[in-house]
Amino acid sequence: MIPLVATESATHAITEPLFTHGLQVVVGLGQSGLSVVQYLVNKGAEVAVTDKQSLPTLAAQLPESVIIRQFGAIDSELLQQATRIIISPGISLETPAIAAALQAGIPVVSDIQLFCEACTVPIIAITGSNAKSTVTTLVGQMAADAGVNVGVGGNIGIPALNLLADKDMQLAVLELSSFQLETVTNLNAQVATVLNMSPDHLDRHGDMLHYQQAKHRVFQGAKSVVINRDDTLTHPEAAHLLDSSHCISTGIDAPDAGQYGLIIDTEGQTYLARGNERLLSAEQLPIKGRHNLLNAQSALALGELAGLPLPSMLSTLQQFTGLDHRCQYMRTIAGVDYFNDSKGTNIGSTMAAIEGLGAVYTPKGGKLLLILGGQGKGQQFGELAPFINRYVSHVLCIGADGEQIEQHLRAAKLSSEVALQQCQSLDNAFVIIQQLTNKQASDKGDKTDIQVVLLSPACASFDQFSGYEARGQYFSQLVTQFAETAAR
Ligand code: UMA
Ligand code: ADP
Repeated sequence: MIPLVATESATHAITEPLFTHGLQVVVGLGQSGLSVVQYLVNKGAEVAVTDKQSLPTLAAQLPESVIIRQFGAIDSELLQQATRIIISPGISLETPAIAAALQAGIPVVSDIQLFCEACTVPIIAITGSNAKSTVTTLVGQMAADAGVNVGVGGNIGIPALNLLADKDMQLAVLELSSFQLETVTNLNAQVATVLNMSPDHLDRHGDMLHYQQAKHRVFQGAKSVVINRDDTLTHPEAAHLLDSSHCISTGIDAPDAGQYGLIIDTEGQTYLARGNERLLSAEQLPIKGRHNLLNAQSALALGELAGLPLPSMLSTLQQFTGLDHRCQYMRTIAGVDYFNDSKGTNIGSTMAAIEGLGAVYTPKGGKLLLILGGQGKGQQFGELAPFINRYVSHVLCIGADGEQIEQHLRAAKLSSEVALQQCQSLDNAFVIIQQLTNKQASDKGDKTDIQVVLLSPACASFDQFSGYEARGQYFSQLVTQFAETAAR
């Protein structure tokens, strides 16, 4: 088993002098900003904080020793006095005050940089456009089930620095976003992966190239890597590890020796495989869909490179039921299955949901009703058209960019057989769903039956909700109300 305690190769030097000399300015007082302030204050550093909000909610939790608190705008003058700036992931490097500081040569880093400088245990670093939380949770569970004292954090919602409070931690599993990675140098992970790449956050990164460049920083200094064989990208940061025992690949095809993939037998049964060894059949996994078989492979490969035992990891896989709001089955009403994929916040995840459910329902003659929309983040929604044409009979658009989504889909040759309606809100969408499914129940035998209602918006939710969870919960509430009405 690979060391799950500090080793020469896994150790990250603690750079105390940076903590104790000069002013450390924390920009943004959300969860990560607060964790940075607390961490630096405990190290005896001189810390100041600035946030665009006049009264950030977390200000009440600031240590008293933090006297410089500049709220209401990001304070450009304060930034110019900094020895180092620690920026929150939600804040763009192009924010004028930050850009000016960078121009003046002041280092700007994220909380993850502080974490990797201080962490003395191996790090499993997970990024990608989709599946980060699922794979991070799964790997964390695999480690815990194998008896390892594991800390799980990062973009998943627990600021990474908070993990350092556990002095007995043996392994850190981090979910990392492109925002967190863009200011990280030499993460030095024990194992790193970019699970997949599809357009997201282009409003912040500008284009795919810059988005990919941010993600690929996860490989800097990595001891080993997990690579998706379907990913056509080059991996310059990981080039020296490719084709070595420090690299394991995953994919939907049959794998070579030592790699993970899928084997389909002559009866059409699909197996998770390592080389030619069949590990588990797809039916043994509670998580469903081809994308989840890839996620399972990634978790196994990451675990293997961190030294977790295979039998224990396979046992965890058979227990793992997935996370809420990710293609989550809700209930069946009048023969129609309702799925909440509110975490489908980009076109890549929505493609996976349409294809995953479409592959199950189309052979039964069923079609999907898809609810799309919210904040579009600069994506090209036309890429969804071929998937919609194949599996979807109705599209209901909601949210701020609903009209734009319609324009993109129509320009990309949306089939005339697909009915598209603008609904603005989820409430309006349910009025239409009620009409359509009631009509369907009375016109029995319609060949293009809606068998699935799928909320997979391919968009952020912040135009109408506080986040994807609130959107998913509201959807779930509407489904429950509809079920109660239907039962009367
Ligand atoms: N702020 C400014 N100026 C700005 C923008 C924000 O001052 O221009 C301030 C806000 O007023 C607020 C603070 O910054 O007080 C918020 O900082 P933040 O947006 O970085 O949020 P945190 O609470 O620190 O949460 C962050 C991640 N948020 C984002 O990346 C947007 C959380 O990921 C992460 O869980 C948390 O750190 C712990 O690591 C959330 C997320 O949405 C879940 N991530 C994106 C995603 O998954 O797609 C990347
Ligand atoms: P992230 O943390 O990267 O957002 P999640 O695990 O929360 O990832 O899943 C986000 C969305 O991506 C969900 O809609 C989920 O169904 C979908 N998804 C999960 N795995 C994959 C995959 N391998 N490829 C594409 N989409 C996926």
